Amino acid sequence: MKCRKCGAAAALELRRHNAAFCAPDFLDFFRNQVREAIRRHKMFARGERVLVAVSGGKDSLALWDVLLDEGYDTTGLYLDLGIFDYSVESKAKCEAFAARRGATLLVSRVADEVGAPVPVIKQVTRRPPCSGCGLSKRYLMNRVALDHGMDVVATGHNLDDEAATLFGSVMHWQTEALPRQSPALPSTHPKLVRRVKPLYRLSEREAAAYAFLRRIDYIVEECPFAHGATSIAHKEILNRMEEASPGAKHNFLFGFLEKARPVFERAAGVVLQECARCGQVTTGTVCAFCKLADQVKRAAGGAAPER
Ligand code: Q46
Ligand code: ZN
Repeated sequence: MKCRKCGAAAALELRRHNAAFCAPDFLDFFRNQVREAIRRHKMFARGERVLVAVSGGKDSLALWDVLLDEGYDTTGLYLDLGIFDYSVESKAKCEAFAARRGATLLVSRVADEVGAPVPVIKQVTRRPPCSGCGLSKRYLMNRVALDHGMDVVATGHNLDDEAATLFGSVMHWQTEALPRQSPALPSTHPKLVRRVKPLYRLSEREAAAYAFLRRIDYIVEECPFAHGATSIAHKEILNRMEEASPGAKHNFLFGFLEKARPVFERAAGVVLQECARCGQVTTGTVCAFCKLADQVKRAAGGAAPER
């Protein structure tokens, strides 16, 4: 197998692109896909401040690596979820990466902000851990970005993540989630920071190859709560489809973005207002994060905190 660009021995075959690349040309391909995502969705411009949410995994660290090399003004954000050794190790990976690249890393602890770490939130709410965790992550990313004057939050979601989320939303016909399924979510309120996913054109395998070739030291283990999550089952189904028909995931996601999403977007008319307690955006009177923090405080026997 030969590299599509230079004809040298290929290091990686990309069946959905019907191509193979040597290591340097694969890195070029990867960076070009990120550039194309940023350009096509006007994700951010030079001079804007980008908060990169990093988990210590391959995707978010690969994203930060590309954006640093491209000369963007980036700051990392690690959200410490308090999930046993997984959080200890993933935080260490982010700190080591930031130190190696001379970049700034902010750390915010869910235990400080909600009143308890994710495993305790899971017990208190008696809901799947990813529910309280996801809610806290989205809330804290936005609040930290606002507090630090960031223009945009970038996350490491890749093609596989996005296709699996879309698959889950379609399986349950969560029509309110479909307009939000986008590589770039604009700010629709002064207190809502723009959110972008510059890796949405790249697969999980491609992000792993990039991280490997760039010698990025990332946490290989998944979050212990990821096992059994429905998103994993959806990924497995999509992987089987991809195996049988290379490009299936790409067609599923990109077809939705081009043809179906605009229809759902027109139909959605969500009005955002400020939470009466913390001032962050919500569709109700008190936001879901403040309600979660109340629930945790009540379970601990304390009074609900003033926010
Ligand atoms: S960290 Fe949190 Fe994920 Fe773990 S508890 Fe679920 S949402 S799986 S990306
Ligand atoms: Zn609130």
